[in-house]
Amino acid sequence: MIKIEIKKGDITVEQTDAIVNAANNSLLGGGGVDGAIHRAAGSELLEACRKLNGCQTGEAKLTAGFRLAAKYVIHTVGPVWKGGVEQESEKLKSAYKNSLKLADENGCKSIAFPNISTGVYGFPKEKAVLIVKETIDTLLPDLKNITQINFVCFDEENYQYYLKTFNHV
Ligand code: AR6
Repeated sequence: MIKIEIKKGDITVEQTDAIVNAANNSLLGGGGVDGAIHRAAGSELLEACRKLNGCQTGEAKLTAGFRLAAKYVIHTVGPVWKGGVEQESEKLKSAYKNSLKLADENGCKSIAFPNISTGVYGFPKEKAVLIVKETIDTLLPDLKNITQINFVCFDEENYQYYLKTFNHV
């Protein structure tokens, strides 16, 4: 049985085994949730990221969590929204799928996701959450270790969409 929790707040304080970072292709830091995670984890996180040689959109890479409560950070790169003509939905699906698989393969029992691509990258929030729900539902039967998935929403709009989509209201 997998527990899904919808939360409002800052992902950097999550106590899950892994937290997911909405990074960019360089993996060398940025603003938004990426900036917050790097600040909270400390400079060792950037050192670890330098060794990863970046990350393709839709792929995921793992580092330690350093000063975070989380043991691991899973760095993934969501698509930049281009109006829907560049397979953004497929790429967003891959980002969630590959992050979840990587955490599961590394023995994580719990993982926390931010709302990937819905900030600076401009992916429509309501469309994104439907893709997230569908992706998670499809993958649940394949998970060996994960028993808890937290979706940590920073803005009220995403939080309301998540509550509605995951039937928590
Ligand atoms: N905890 C949880 N969610 C957060 C936090 C936080 N501390 N801070 C912001 N969010 P964004 P993207 C939410 O822009 O759209 C970076 O510069 C925010 O409300 O962080 O995937 C990277 O380096 C939004 O819903 O990521 C890339 O260049 C969500 O996180 C680029 O931004 C994602 O917003 C990636 O853009």
